[in-house]
Amino acid sequence: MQTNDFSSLTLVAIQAALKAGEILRKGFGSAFEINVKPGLQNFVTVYDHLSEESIISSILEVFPSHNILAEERGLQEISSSEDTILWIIDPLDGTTNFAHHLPLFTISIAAYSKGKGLCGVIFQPLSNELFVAEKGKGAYLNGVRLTVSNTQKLDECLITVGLPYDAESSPFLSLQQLQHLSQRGATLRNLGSAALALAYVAAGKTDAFWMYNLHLWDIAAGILLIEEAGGRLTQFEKKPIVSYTTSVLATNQALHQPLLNFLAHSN
Ligand code: 2AM
Ligand code: CA
Repeated sequence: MQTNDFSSLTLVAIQAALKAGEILRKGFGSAFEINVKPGLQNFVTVYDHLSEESIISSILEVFPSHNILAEERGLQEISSSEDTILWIIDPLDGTTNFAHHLPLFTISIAAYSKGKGLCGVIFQPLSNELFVAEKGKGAYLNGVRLTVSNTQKLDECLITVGLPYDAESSPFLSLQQLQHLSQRGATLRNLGSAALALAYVAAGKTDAFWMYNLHLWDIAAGILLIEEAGGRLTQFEKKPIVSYTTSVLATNQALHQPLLNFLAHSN
């Protein structure tokens, strides 16, 4: 895929992610203050804010009338027109890893219109993994086309999971599910960045990912990557969505129904 085959939206998302990646790369491992946001174990650093400001300026410089939903700043509605593009930004996904100097974190940027994803970019600055998806044009890792894995059986799977950071307030504790899945023979990992976990399913590096209580900015780009790489992503909880958070199961298609059945019966 040549970069000039992408739309200007995707190109701006890529440029914004690379620029913010430079900021996070420089900040990683340095001494910085860690602040607490409302909720349990909910951290933010100066680099979340610096990355977010950089991404928003990169976008608004080219598209000044677009709307923005970003994790730290919230919703910035510039236009009320129905078909305005909405950019959904997680400037540092995996803040807890970053705050602990663990090198697994990403930037996630997506553009949506009328609830449909147009493009999504996930960038891991330390490994230089740039995941790009554009609606109808496929998903790519550093320019190479992605397809999901071909794993068919649970006992052959590598699955990333989201360990609960809010088990006290969450109605389900997924540890029991982890135990059951592990007893079924699946190998489990927790990466600490939902966006990276989704990108890795799209890339066929892992076979599935599931997690409770994710925000839109954690998954907006990942949804498009999964779809464009031939995977499947759905909610899986029986409970209604609680204000902006949702549960997500992303798979290589083949494992979707078996894992949905498993999640429905393993609590
Ligand atoms: P974040 O780093 O941008 O907060 C694993 O922790 C995943 O859950 C990450 O993608 C993380 O995104 C997300 N997450 C959402 N809310 C969180 C919270 N309160 N504490 C820790 N992780 C959270
Ligand atoms: Ca996040």
